[in-house]
Formats: sequence, C-alpha cells, structure tokens
Amino acid sequence: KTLIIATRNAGKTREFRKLFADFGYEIKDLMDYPELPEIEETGSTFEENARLKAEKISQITGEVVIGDDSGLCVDVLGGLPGIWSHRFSAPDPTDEKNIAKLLHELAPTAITPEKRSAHFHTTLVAARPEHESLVVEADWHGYIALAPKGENGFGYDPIFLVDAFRTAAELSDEEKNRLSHRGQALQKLMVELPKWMEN
Ligand code: ITT
Ligand code: NA
Repeated sequence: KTLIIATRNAGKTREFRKLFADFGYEIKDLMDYPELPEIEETGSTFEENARLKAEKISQITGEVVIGDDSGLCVDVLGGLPGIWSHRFSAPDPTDEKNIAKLLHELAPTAITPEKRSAHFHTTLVAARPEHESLVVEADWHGYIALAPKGENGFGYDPIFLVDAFRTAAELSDEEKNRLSHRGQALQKLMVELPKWMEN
C-alpha cells in the first residue's frame, strides 16, 4: 500500500514516515516524483491549500494522496504568519529568516509568555480519483520563546515553547509526534482512512 504525501518539505515527510510505519503503508513524497509540477498555493485557507496539493497530485498520478497545509498562528499577530508561515520571509524564505522575522515582530510587545501565545495548525486532505476527499485538522497550543533553542524538528520548532522549559525542537521525534498538530491530525486520519478507502 503506497501513499503519496504531496509535499517537498523533508521535515513533514520524516514525521509522516514515522507515523505511518505502524500502519503498513509505504510513504512517498514529491521528491520521488521530480516530473510532477509545482502546485501553487493560491487558497486563502489551510483547507483550500491542502486540497489543492492533494487533489492535483491525485488527479495526475491516479494514486491516494495526502496534502498537508500547516502553519504557526500567533494570537497577538491576529493569527499570522498562518497560511503564510513558509513564505513569511519571502522572496527567499528560510526557516532561520522566518524565525528572525517573527521574533522581530514580537519584540516590541509581550515580555510575559501569556502575550506570546500561539498554536500550530495542520489540515490534512486525503484525495483519490473519483471520490470525495477526506479532511481532518488539529491544533497544538504553546508560546513563542524569546530566542531559538533545540536542534530537532523543522520550521518554527526552535521558538515554539511546549511547556515552561522546552521548545518543540527539544522533543524527540516520538514526543513531537505524540503531541503535535500533525501527529494529532494523523491519528484522526488513521481512524477514518480505512472506511474512506472502502467506499
Ligand atoms: P509543502 O507545501 O511542499 O508541503 P511547505 O513547507 O511549503 O511544504 P506549508 O505551505 O504547509 O508547507 O507551510 C508550512 C510551514 O509552517 C512550514 O514551512 C513551517 O515553517 C511551518 N510549520 C508547519 N508545521 C510545522 C511544525 O511541525 N514545526 C515547525 N514549523 C512548522
Ligand atoms: Na507550501
């Protein structure tokens, strides 16, 4: 059983591989299909963008495809960077520049952690040809740290405080998957996927 994750983000794929290992699916991502086109994320919501990625790639390949659109929503910034998380430091975004920009925007506000509350969000869309797509989502609440800390994970993990002491980048892969937005969404997906696959 093969599942394509419609992503070019190696950090996401790593988490999906671990999460699906127990369920007997072989995971591929878009790096395994260099001939496929870049999907432009023109949607205005996580769901629209996850749908675009999953349904386009499923149409082209005829396979079961999962799209993941995710991001970090900071309360005091009205939910930004949100769907712009990957592109926050455009035109040439990197994780480091995204983090630097976010910390800079938060600098004049909020010293107290409560004012730096935030959550990660993931919407997952599973798509296959000629079928209604399956949609699940989950959040992971925490706080934005004053400075980056930790080496694991990807994206904004080094500044996402999961408790008073640790950032998401200081968790093991297993711990992050147990707690995270992506891990929680995937648990929901695994519950619904078998029935959806039969219809
Ligand atoms: P694909 O579209 O190819 O899947 P992407 O990285 O562009 O890759 P998104 O458009 O969904 O994916 O943007 C998600 C961004 O949100 C990601 O690049 C990170 O900056 C951030 N993000 C999402 N999940 C995260 C996580 O678990 N830990 C840290 N940052 C995360
Ligand atoms: Na993207």
